[in-house]
Amino acid sequence: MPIHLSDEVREALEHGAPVVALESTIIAHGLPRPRNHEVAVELEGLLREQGVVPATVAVLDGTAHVGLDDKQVRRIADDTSVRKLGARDLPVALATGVSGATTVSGTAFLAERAGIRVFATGGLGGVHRDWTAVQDESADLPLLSRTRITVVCAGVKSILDVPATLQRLETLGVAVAGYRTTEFPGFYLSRSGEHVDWSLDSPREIAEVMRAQDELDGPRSALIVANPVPEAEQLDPGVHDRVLAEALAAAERENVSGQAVTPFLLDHLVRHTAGASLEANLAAVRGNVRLAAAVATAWAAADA
Ligand code: PSU
Ligand code: MN
Repeated sequence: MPIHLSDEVREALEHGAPVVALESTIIAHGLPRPRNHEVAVELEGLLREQGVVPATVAVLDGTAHVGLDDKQVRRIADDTSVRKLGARDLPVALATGVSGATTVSGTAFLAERAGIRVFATGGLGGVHRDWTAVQDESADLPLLSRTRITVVCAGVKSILDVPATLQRLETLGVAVAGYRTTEFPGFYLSRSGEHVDWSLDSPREIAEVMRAQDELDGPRSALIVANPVPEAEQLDPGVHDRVLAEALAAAERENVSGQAVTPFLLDHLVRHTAGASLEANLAAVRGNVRLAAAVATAWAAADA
């Protein structure tokens, strides 16, 4: 297999011990330096505290890695030449020997190939606003329609068109459940105002859904578990709406397109909310990592 597993991840998978995949794009392109490195280390620590092995995913010098050592995490956080890699970019990155951080699509693809079933992130990519004029839909969505992985997220990034993204997930056949809620979370915000059909109430229940997915043996689609950021830690909704409108206008003015759109908007929000969006983003990611750890533990127990 052209994927390098860290010793720790390989051993955990061999023994059926819980493992959670983490993406690296959020570190390299989604968070400001040098805080990004602290966060990467903190997230791995949160998993370890719960007895779960972290598997941060990235491509380094043309090798796909599932599970990074401290030096490799440091490189993803510090090296500004690290590229952003979706699943479609992986063969090119491997063949040309570049280094890159993996998005949700790149991470989910590699994690599934490595045998990892649970993945924690902040917010999924999705359908961008104004999609009737500019066709920009994240590769995260179609990839999750053909990858058997459980993604714990705080919904889709609120910079996106949330209802259109939920519609696309329906069309693509990707199951979406709220965690203890039937309202889809709004990434920086606890609520998006959109309804979801299913609410799952415990890690065990989520693991049972995962088992049923395998037993039914249908298309290899993902399960999205949408876990709201606690209300006390969300971004103030008024500030969110105002600054997001400014960010979207700035992106249009500066002709930002393609892969650059998401990092541009996230960075604009951090700078124009005096870091409050960053704190809400981090609170969401931490909650997702903790829940993913519990799901991976329930899944490992169910599998044993
Ligand atoms: N969630 C975050 N921060 C991020 C991302 C998600 O809290 O930076 C990244 C993920 O890697 C996701 C990517 O896959 O943004 C989507 O980018 P695009 O819209 O270009 O597909
Ligand atoms: Mn895009």
